[in-house]
Amino acid sequence: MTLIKILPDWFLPESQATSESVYLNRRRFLKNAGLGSLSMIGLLAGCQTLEEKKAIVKQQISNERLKAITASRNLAFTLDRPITEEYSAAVYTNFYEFSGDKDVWKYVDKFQPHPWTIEVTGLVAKPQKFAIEDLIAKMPIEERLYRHRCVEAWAMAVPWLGFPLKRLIELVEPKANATHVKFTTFLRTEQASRQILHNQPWPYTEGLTIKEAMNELAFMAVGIYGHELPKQHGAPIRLVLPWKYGYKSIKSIEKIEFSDRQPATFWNTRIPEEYDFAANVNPNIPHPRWSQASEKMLGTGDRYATQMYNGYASYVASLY
Ligand SMILES: Nc1nc2c(c(=O)[nH]1)N[C@H]1C(S)=C(S)[C@@H](COP(=O)(O)O)O[C@H]1N2
Ligand SMILES: [Mo]
Repeated sequence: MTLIKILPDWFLPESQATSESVYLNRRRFLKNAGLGSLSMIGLLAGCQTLEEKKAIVKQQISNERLKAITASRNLAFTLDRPITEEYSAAVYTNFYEFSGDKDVWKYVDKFQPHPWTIEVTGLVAKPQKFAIEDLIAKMPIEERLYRHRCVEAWAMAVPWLGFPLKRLIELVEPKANATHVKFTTFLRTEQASRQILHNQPWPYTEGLTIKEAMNELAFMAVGIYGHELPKQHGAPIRLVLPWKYGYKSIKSIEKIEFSDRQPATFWNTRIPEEYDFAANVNPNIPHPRWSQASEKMLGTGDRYATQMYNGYASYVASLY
């Protein structure tokens, strides 16, 4: 049937997805949950039922765990579809430092996103290191509703909290010869077990041209759905580039570097013929292994036609 042909092999209903290694039985789960001990999440990775999984993920995204962030919504950014349910976004995502199977929530327990420092360096007049809370205090925090389109053809529509990347760039004053910006995620093999896979170019890196980085849409997110980012979404700070495939929106950033050449990036280094540096959403250029003509929303499974630049052409088409 055509549906099967156009979908990549990972695109299975959740019920058929990767079988989980079960090493903690249900009774122990219930005991731990009863004690309110969800710091056991790492150990609970083998949970068996949908209710157990929901309980864990809902704890991870709850207001007791994550500090509320209040900011007004920037009404320039509107959606053409409903906001994705918070649970659906938190339970299915890519963060290859922790999992290659979307079930990142199971493996993030050891990751420590606090305290956190982000360094901005390279070809800039004022290189700086910021403690994350100082950076947040300096920046104009706002809420934006953006659509997100993974290269794998799943999509979501979520409320991010953060600030335009260009505000941070203005603070460090790039030199005239700076043409590109490189972003780097942490390297902590003891907290992110998949970073020991040595056939992969860890730490995860991404890059933009300065013009792209200065575009109004380029957003540094420090929160989602009204609070701090949960670990699986890239706590405590990540990039959001809604006109590009999701792999450009690098999570848990430790370093931003200005340079005079295009940086090497994680996916472009691994598989250049499938993941190009620009990665602009384009329904007319199929991925070598699947069509990019449509996308499927997390949670509802609704399908929409993919739009050029993911629907953000009025902001970015002039860049290309
Ligand atoms: N450090 C890091 N950042 C990353 C990834 C990753 O594996 N590691 N995956 C990317 C991909 S492929 C997607 S689709 C988005 C998913 O982000 P989400 O949590 O907002 O769904 O994160 C991107 N950022
Ligand atoms: Mo992605």
